[in-house]
Amino acid sequence: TSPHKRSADKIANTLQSNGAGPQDGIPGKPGFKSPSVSEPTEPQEPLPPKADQTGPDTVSPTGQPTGADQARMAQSGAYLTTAQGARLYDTDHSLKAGPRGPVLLQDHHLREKVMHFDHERIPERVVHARGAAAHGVFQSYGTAASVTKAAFLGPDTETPVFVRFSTVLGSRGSADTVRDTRGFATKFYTSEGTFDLVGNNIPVFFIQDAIKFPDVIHAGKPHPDREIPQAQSAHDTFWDFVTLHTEATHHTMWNMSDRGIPRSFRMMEGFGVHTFRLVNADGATTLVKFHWKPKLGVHSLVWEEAQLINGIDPDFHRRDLADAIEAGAYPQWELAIQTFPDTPEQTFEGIDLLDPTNIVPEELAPVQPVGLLTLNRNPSNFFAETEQVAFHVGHLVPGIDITDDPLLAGRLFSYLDTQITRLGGPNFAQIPINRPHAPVNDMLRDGMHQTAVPRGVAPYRPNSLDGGCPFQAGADTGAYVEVPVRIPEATKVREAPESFSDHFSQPRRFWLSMSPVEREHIIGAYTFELGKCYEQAIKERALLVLARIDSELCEQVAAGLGLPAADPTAPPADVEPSPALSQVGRTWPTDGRVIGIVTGPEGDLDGVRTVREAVLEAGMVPLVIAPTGGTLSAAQGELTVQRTYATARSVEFDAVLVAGNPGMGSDAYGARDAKGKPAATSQPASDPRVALLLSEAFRHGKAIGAWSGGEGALEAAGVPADAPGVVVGDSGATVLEQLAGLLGAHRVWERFTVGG
Ligand code: HDD
Repeated sequence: TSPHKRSADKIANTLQSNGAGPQDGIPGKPGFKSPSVSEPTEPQEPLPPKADQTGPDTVSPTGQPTGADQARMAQSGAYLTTAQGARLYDTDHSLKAGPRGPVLLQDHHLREKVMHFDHERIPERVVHARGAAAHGVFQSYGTAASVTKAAFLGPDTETPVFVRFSTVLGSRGSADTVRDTRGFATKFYTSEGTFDLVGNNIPVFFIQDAIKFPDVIHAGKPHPDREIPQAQSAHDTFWDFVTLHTEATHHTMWNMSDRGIPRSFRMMEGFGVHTFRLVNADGATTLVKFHWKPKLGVHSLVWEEAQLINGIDPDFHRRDLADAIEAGAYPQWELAIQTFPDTPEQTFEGIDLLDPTNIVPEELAPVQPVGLLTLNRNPSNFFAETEQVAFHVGHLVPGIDITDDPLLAGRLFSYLDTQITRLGGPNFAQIPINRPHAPVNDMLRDGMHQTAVPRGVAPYRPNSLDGGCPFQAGADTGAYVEVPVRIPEATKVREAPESFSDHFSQPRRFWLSMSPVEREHIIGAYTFELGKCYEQAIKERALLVLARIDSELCEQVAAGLGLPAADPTAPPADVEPSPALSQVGRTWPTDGRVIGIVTGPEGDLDGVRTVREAVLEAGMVPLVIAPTGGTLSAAQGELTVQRTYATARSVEFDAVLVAGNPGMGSDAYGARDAKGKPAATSQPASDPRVALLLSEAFRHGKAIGAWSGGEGALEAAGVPADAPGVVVGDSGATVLEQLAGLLGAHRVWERFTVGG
């Protein structure tokens, strides 16, 4: 059995079990009234912690290891206690003067429990509030050693990491598949201190100067009067801002492209966005841009699918990441760098490297892999880890320095400052998930939530009372020494350089690099978002911006809005496309892809069994869909049903197969007679929910297959058997074989009507 098969099997099995266990309680104690539920009565030794419960290995500010003990604090002792360790005999009943009498103020357990509950929430992140994270390892290839002395990028080095993915605009409870930028923040717990790469899945940013960050976020967040819309950019204030600040045009175009609706966190690229400065052991410097390249390729949802998922499974991306890791299908990315000579101009091929609205096309500067990231462990506790993790672009290690990108400068302030509100004080570095793995010996003292017990009496330097400790390191003993960059003589101004004023040639390059179907999606996205705006002036201004990018784009969007196309105020820039920007036209691994197999008691159940095995063998996840839950009896044994017609919806699947005649799920969905009663004689050929499943899968460009009479269901759904990506065959095995080839391309792109 391949590891893929085992892992995919596990996903399939965990997905179907959602039963709840018996409720806790302590029989024999006063007030216990639930004899129908069997309870554990004898205190027992705790179970050994699960592999994922040990938390990161951390070192406290005083150098003492603490992580594992810390993580085992709850749910592991025999007796329930108060926060002070006193054992409790009842946690379900307030202390009362008689069973029907008033609750007594002296109930210290009630007060402690409710007091703590009242303060369980902390302020959500002002941006990137909605996120999901995982632990992993970063294995360096050593290929960056010539340009940086950073130890974690040296040869044969493995570094623990914690990665948090996020959306930008929505609140903590918002849906995952909204059209938005995604955060991709990585904490490397290196031997030289923590390095945070706080990036996004889009390589450019809306603004060129951090001073505008509050403004762009105010514009993107819900309107201040009604607080709507949630987690959307399709509203007036957002479009007002991005059309008035045309530096936002490039980022906005990426958002309107398929990159704005990723299929999975596992299938996104990541970017450090800014240009950083690397320094090697000899002190030589190189300018660099960081990239994360997903092993599974870059894939997206289609817009209708994304919208449906927000209702059907708002946790779609979070669930996908956790399920894949739980099943052992560990997501992987290569860290890669584009390098540029560190010249005084800080430009490359005419592209200003300090302008964060610019990319450097991969064709001009190759993206060179320097290591492999593998996410292999889910957090044990969402709050303790994913919520409390604090990233900061200023968490740097020797060998990696910053540049004068004015967007980066403001970030260097913001990420520290925001933690004081969010995490309640300046000691957030002591929270287990934030603790460096390198020994910490700072002279920071006291403050809210100080959990370390510093020793010594002289937290200042130099001192004679603590033996002069701590000592200062030098460059040769691992100190972080800033690159002594020369700052040219200048006059103090509030101005951007002239080179920051080209806002249109880079978005035009992106547009020209897209395949026809990707362009169609971009047109659709602009038409949708601007169509949601109320102000005519904003729509007209947006068309002026689009005219500067491309006349075809402007005309198509204008047609959708019912407005005249704008005339460009200047001719579109003369730029070469960058084919690397397109997501279409390549073949990728299909690990973890989800295949829905629709069947029923009358279906080809032995065929289903064979196909299931083959799907698992290929490292994909088969989910059997039948009219009702439970099991189906096939000649070769029982088949477990994982989804019913009531719980299955096309968005969960990358491909759908129909094994024989699936039959009706329920009379409620059949035809009715004049009195509204089920009309047994005139059943439709297929359950309408199966028809919906198939028609959606068809519309969203997914591979579809059928055999042994499953063609009837295709017909009932209006899916032509001879359409591209639809496979009808004699047996499940032959259908699956043809289908597997289609999945590597992610979608059946020919099925999208282009220019229609
Ligand atoms: Fe930011 C969070 C990425 C510009 C201010 N940002 C945050 C997160 C990511 C990014 C991924 C979530 C981190 C996590 O998971 O905890 N931000 C970016 C990128 C930017 C960027 C790629 C541009 C290249 N950010 C930016 C600017 C400012 C901020 C210009 C302020 C001037 N960002 C913040 C913040 C946040 C944050 C307010 C909110 C929560 C936090 O930091 O810890 O400080």
